[in-house]
Amino acid sequence: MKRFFSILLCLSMILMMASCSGIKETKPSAEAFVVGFSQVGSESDWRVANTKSMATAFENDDEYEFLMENARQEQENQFTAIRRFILEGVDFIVIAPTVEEGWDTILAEIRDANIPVIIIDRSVAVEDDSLYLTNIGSDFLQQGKLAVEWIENDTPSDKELKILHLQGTIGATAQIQRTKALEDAVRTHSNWKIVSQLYGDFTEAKAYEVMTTYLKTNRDIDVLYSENDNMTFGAMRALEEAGITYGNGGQVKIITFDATKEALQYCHDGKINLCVECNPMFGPDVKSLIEKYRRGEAIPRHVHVNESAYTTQNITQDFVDSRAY
Ligand code: GYE
Repeated sequence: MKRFFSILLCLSMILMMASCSGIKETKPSAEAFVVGFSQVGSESDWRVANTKSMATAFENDDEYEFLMENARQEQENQFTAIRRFILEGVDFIVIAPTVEEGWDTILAEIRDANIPVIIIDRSVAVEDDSLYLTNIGSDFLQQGKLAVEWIENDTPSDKELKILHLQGTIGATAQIQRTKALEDAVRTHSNWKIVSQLYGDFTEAKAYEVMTTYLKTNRDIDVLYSENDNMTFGAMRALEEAGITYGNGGQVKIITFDATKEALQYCHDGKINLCVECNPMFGPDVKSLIEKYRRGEAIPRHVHVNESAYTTQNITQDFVDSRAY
């Protein structure tokens, strides 16, 4: 009997603790609107910020149940996650595609299951655009053009300019468009030369590795065009170890994409010359598009988020401190 009472006491204490610690009662998913989100991975600070923005937009709202799957940068993992969402009967699917190609079949499967889809961040290249409702994310070509403009204005035009190009995941919209902007510009500037294109897969570790190997035999670089901040951090470490100076007054001018807080700080401190912004905080916009759709309102076919570019000259410490990601 004594044992029975102590078990009872323990149980009631656990229940009390649960209610005091604010553990939320989860709504049965039959009542909630279920959103399945297939995220690319966690390869960069940008991605981590984007995941957080998406999660907070939905998880703070009891009306929604948010299921997220991390594809670890593999398209095959996205297919597996999406097929699971279909089997589970989610109400809506959001996809941040790893690469542009290869989506026709899976998007047709989603349509056959009558589930609406939004593509976020990067794009998909499919024959039938009606397979998804809308695509929200950055204008990656415009970002590349901002970088090119900076090279035009801030490097000498009377001597050869050797550009080292660090590329992100090949086939991802962010890579395709940022590369296109640079390659197009090189064709029209006779003194610009891409000395090499190195594959960094948007990660710091890979960029550090390829840069370290490259710098063992090649040190003649004027500009580093790096397709995201984390690759830039890896490259900076490799340059330092090779004894090559960079940033304001250094040998290598650095251009980076994303403009996360850490990169902006380096830019403010003169270590990075140009940060082209790529805004990951569009979770609330994705949610409001879904809400519009649920209310039967029309939604635009393509939504671009607002972005700009920062240099040491136009960035303040207050701005860096206020950066949320
Ligand atoms: O620039 C990079 C991330 O697609 C915008 O992917 C995204 C890119 C971003 O890994 O940091």
